[in-house]
Amino acid sequence: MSDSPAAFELLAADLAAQGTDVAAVLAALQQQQIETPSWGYANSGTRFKAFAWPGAATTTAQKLDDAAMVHRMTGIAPSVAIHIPWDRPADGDYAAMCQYAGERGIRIGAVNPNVFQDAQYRLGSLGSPDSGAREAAIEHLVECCQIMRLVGSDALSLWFADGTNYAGQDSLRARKQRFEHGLAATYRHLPPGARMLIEYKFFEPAFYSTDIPDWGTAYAWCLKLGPQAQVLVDLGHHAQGVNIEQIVGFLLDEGRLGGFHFNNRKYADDDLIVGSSNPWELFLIYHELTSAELGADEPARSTARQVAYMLDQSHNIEGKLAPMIYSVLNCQEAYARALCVPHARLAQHQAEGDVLGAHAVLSDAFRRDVRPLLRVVRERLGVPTDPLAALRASGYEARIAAERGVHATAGGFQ
Ligand code: PSV
Ligand code: MN
Repeated sequence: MSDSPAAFELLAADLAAQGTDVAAVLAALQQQQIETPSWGYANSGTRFKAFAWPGAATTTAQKLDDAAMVHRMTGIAPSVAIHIPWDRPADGDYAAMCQYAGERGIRIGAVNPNVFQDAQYRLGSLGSPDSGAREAAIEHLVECCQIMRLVGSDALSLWFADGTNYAGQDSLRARKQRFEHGLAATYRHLPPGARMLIEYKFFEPAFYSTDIPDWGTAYAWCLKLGPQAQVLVDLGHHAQGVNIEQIVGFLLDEGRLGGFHFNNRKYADDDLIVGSSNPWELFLIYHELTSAELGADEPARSTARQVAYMLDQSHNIEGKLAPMIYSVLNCQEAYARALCVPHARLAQHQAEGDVLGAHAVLSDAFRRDVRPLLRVVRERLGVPTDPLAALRASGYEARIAAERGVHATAGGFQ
């Protein structure tokens, strides 16, 4: 068996021989954390049809129950990102929400405002030519800063649907200026020590221009805003072929990488299971992160250690909990492989200009079977060694399907 104790001994000996500190690798894996999105437990999906999944969560309490189950199965998903207003409690009792999460062994993570759902945002939110829409957006963003205080969150995670569909529809520079004003107005309300994470997306739902189209725009605004503003990289928000790991490296080196929205895509913003179609890309991203995390360079080192790792996925045909667990495990495996990269050997090949030698070091690490390591990590975390099998065996999905039934509501989009 590749994940037997004997397999672990063999792997540990091999890693030690290449100079890797196996105890440190195990410790890092035990500390890894992946945040799951509340909206991923509800019925959500494509703009064509959100298929109703039996037992899909319809309330925040149910989303927290499901997230807690994902954490019980994996041991590394202790927080949940919330989306306001989808997760706004009817009675405004955020303390009760936190308590509910805490009783289930998890906590509330990033707060995601929603300035794209209301009719008033037809022409945008912070970038809208309508001052009423801009003011409503700022008011909502400020409310989310207040919610952060109530739930003890340290991340305001911003994504905007803003942009235009037609050339000439609006002034591109005026939109830029309105955005800068709105972001600055929000930044002032961040709780002390909290971060504003700014997401970019090059198209969709706007198709001619997007107000934050790329990481460079987000980065430039972070610099203007101040040290609490950082860039959020959503893997589905780039044009085909963009080298995301290079963006990650740049932002780490500048101390402005705030977090990730992990998912995988083949064509556009597909929001599928992270690592399902391009595990090599996920590994290379983790390699940038681990080399910063394990290196001595500042601010890259401390920035890497603070990165908010979040999933932003939408599961439409494959259930809800299993794909979420699958995603968490894919991140765990990518991180484990990246931790096994022999950095000194890689640096030597690079310094010698040994192109293929250096490449082979990385691709060999990518091909490593890290299951023996993960077995030990799961044993130490006290979680099932096969989380997906344990989910199936638990009967949890059948139980929630029976208890909750099938609801046609989309993920909070009531
Ligand atoms: C829409 O593209 C999106 O997937 C963004 O990535 C946001 O982060 C997410 O929805 C939640 O609002
Ligand atoms: Mn996202």
